[in-house]
Amino acid sequence: MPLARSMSITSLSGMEEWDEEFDLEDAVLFEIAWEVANKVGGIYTVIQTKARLTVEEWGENYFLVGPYVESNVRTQVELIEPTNPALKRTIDKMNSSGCKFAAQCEEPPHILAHFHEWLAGLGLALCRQRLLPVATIFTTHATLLGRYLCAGSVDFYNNLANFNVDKEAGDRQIYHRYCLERTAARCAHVFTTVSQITAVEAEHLLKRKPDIITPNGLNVKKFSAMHEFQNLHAQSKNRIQEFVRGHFYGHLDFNLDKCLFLFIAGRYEFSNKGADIFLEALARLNYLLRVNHSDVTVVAFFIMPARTNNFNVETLKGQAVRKQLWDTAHTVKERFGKKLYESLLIGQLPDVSKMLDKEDFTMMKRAIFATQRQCQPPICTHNMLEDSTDPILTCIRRIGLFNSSADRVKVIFHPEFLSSTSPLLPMDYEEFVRGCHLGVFPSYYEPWGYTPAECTVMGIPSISTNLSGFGCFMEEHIADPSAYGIYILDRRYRGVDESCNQLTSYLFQFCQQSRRARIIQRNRTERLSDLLDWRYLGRYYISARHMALAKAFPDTFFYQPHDSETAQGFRYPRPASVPPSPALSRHSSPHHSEAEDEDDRYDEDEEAEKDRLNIRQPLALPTKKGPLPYP
Ligand code: G6P
Ligand code: 1S3
Repeated sequence: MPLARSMSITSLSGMEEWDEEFDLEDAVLFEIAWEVANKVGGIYTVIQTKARLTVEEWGENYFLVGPYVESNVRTQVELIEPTNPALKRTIDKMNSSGCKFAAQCEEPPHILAHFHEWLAGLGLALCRQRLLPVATIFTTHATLLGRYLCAGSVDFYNNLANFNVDKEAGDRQIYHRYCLERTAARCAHVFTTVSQITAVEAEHLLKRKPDIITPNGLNVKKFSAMHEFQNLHAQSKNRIQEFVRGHFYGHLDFNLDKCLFLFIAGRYEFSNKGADIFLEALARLNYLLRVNHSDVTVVAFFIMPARTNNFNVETLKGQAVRKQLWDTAHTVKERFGKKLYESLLIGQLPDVSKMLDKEDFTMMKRAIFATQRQCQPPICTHNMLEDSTDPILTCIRRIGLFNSSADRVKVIFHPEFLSSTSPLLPMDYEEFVRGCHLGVFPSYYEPWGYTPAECTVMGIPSISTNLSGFGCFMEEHIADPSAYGIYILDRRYRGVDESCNQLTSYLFQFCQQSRRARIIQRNRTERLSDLLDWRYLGRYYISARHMALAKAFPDTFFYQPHDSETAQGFRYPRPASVPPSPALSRHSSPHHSEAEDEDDRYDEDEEAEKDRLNIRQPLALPTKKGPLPYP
């Protein structure tokens, strides 16, 4: 086992690092969760993305434990023999005796077990009940009762202190699960959650205040060329445009170059994730764009998995028709090229009137004929099993967004997670996000919210809310979030209708931006990536682990809470290039020519550099070696 490990944690200035050396001799970390190598939702992302940093710290003494799902094991797990003899003996013993477990070491290591969510909580409760010498951490990523209460028609945040939790859990028939969660939270050495807002919720519903907040990070990809992520946006956008060409065949009466792609994605919890208010705001936006005679068209994607029995015929046909048109154009081009070549070979300029012959025209007419369509382009890409009761479809029927020609807002519901092998939209989620213009996540219940965080690190603006962990975190750390493309909707202090109006106005403003303004905004958004990198946020998990080891093994480990001033209280300032008054903005008007966009590229770089310097300087954390700035 390694004697000591050195950990590098980056400060937000990005210019220097904290070097922390601490003794992990004979310590072993187990992290247990239902979503280890088993994608259900955001916890999978937490564990998967955090693994690299945790391995840097714990090396071979880090073990992830999850459910054995054959298909996942085949695709996500590399089977190896454990090198640690104690572990090998334990696993052999477990295998031979039907999973009964015995500690097989003469000198047992210090075990730290980190359990995520109530599903793994039973293990924690048993460790404590059996007085096993194990330091325990419990992290909740949402409370069960909170999720259930919010999905109903309860004024959740104004009544947090008043719920009769046992009764509420009983009424919803989740009492057994609720008890498991509460027990795990109560008896862990260290209890953590992902955001301040969920900490308050946990204090009321689980009756324990979290010891530490462990916000979710991501592995941020750094490109050597500053504009690489902008190029990726353009490439991915082209692919989405191709899909849209097929989906709207026969109805392509809008300018794709003036088309903005918006999306919401995540677990299908209609009102918790804010799909309800998004649809309502889209209907209002549709009205605003129409009465203002806007030439912008919005295509809003809903990527939320529901029960289906595969793609529907009309949607597949759309892509087939598009492909056929492409093939026809390609064939005619080839034939045209051949005739041109032959004419040049004999030293003659071609007779343009003979370049396309009857056969070419027949081929093209046949292809155009195939694009005729009696129905509107479909809303949903799949055959839904519960079509008549599905909340998104029901809402669309009520608000009447049917993808008609007059609609400036079109809707596409893709009730399955994206995949690069799809015959319809062959893109993985990351590619898709990069190609969109705005992620819209107006959640009512969102302990953290990875979706807007993922948008941010890819330089795509997003809308979140002040009821989401992410939204509150960004509000706390950025002086003017919307200037950075981080729009935070007020769902805490406004009624639903007012929030919906605010969302509509964010969307309408976004639609009025010029291309150049969008490019600059994306540059600013991407500059926030450091804030969401595990290299920075990983420190909170490290703190939680130290705290748990010190509580369980006080003779061996010492936890020293650090003066928090260095880690908290910093804020990204307003970008220096944001003009103090709109009158001073040279190009903020939505009506300048697209040609200016490319001309302004160097200007843009200058502005970016100005902003970058402005951010970097005041935020440098101390460079001295020392303990981590524990929050
Ligand atoms: C990126 C590309 C530009 C392109 C732009 C389109 O910035 O580098 O070449 O013009 O995306 O932006 P839009 O917001 O219109 O998709
Ligand atoms: C939960 O997953 P969810 O989408 O059900 O955990 C995620 C990871 O911590 C978190 O981002 C999300 O807000 C929670 O809701």
